Amino acid sequence: MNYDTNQEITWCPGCAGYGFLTALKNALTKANVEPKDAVVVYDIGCSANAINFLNTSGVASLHGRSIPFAVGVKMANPNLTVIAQGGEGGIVTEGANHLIHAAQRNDDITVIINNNFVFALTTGQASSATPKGFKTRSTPEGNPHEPLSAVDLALVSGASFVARTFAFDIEKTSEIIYQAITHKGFSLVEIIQPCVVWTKDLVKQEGVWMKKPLEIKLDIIGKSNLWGVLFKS
Ligand SMILES: Cc1ncc(C[n+]2csc(CCOP(=O)(O)OP(=O)(O)O)c2C)c(N)n1
Ligand code: SF4
Ligand SMILES: [Mg+2]
Repeated sequence: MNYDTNQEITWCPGCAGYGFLTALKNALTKANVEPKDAVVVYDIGCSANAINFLNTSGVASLHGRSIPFAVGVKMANPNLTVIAQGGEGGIVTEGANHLIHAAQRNDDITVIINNNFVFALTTGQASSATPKGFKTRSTPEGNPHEPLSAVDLALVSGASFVARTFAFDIEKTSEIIYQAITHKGFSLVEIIQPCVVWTKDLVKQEGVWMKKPLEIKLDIIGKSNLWGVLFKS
């Protein structure tokens, strides 16, 4: 199985996108999905640039609208492995309503969120997932809001598979994406991947900025784990 393309990868040196892309290829290979049987609907942004680097059918959709497009692809041909992929600025901010309803309906797609905590492509403005107090170009005094967690949103909306992983842990990320794409029903994988240009300071505080939102959902996930497969039904 060859998912490589002949395109030069244009992410910054050190971008976590490289780890993510390797993991996604590993997962598709392990799941034995031929490139012709996979459709990835990309959002818009740095992470969605993966459309050029992965040899499957791909759709460059609109910012925040990758999920409804992916749902339509799956309805048209249920035999396809369908993934909606993009940044948290698109999927958890501009198009968060689609995440809620796809989880609620248990649509049989996988949503992969590359969470770098800001609108990276447009030079690092705060998104709904930006940690409180974090200084960005649009919040020079520090973001005044608590972050919105994709995992929380998916869990309370009824998602049947919810996981979180770190992009540079390629082995675990590959396994988690594999589990997600072979899961029957809606699956969400949040990939934490601080951006080396706009959010590199967050790497130093690993974990701290995620605990608060997730703690209030412990009765759903039944444990205080922040990583791995958090919920499956
Ligand atoms: C509807 C719409 N709003 C805004 C934009 C401008 N825009 C393009 S990429 C981007 C940032 C993307 O951020 P995110 O989704 O988090 O992806 P990242 O670049 O961080 O990987 C924005 C705001 C757009 N293209 N379409
Ligand atoms: S700006 Fe950040 S997210 Fe975009 S390519 Fe560079 S490191 Fe990756
Ligand atoms: Mg982003």
